[in-house]
Amino acid sequence: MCKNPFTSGQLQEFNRTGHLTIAQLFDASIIQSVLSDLTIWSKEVLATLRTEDQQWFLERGTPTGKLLRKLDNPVFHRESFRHLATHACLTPLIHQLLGSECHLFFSQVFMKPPEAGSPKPIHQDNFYFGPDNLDATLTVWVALDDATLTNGCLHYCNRHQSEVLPHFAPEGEPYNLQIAANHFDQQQLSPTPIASGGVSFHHGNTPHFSAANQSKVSRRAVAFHYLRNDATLINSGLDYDPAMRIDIG
Ligand SMILES: O=C(O)CCC(=O)C(=O)O
Repeated sequence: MCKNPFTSGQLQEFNRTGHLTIAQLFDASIIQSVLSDLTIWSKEVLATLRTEDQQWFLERGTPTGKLLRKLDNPVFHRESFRHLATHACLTPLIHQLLGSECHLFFSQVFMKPPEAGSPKPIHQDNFYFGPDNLDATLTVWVALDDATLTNGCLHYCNRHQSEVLPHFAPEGEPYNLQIAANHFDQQQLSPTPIASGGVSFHHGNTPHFSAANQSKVSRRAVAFHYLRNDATLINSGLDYDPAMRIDIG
């Protein structure tokens, strides 16, 4: 059974705050099948990861061995993630927020392993993506594990931002583009804990971050990034491969 469409109150909330979170969009069986597939895929990636890619995909300084930090383009590579990103319970909600003609252009799994998962600093997705229309991108973030205050749930700014602020990447961390600390204080952003199967939707301009995983349990999540078909990425902070586009119904 799918959830009802967003109410006009929820749509107003999204327009005011730049984000919306709903509990239990996906049931435990579909999340479990994604997690089983993720375990298989993670082993395959770790076994074949090139030295030059380790900086991007592995957590740093983990004494007990190699731990994956993230995996890119799960929707392109794995049927289980494609099923989730194009699920009939999800796509009507995406169309309500973004319009009817859109596609997925990028996806990423954030692994946040127990006691080792690193923080994702405050950023706006639109700095990474650089669309020609700032209202044309939407991120759908699916909690695969329960996301809590101690294992690194998302924190959101609660008012819509019309501009994209300058970002910088620290030395050796090109994947951690972030807003300078004098623009946003982490304390101003609200934590959004959510149980496995819950989903957060955010506008591409919404500042957000996740803290380090200080707990003994994983905080795995997948982010799906959608773009309206009448928009183009013209000024991206990182490279996105147009061949990995997935059309959604
Ligand atoms: O899952 C995380 O820790 C970060 C997610 C994120 O930044 C995003 O989905 O845009």
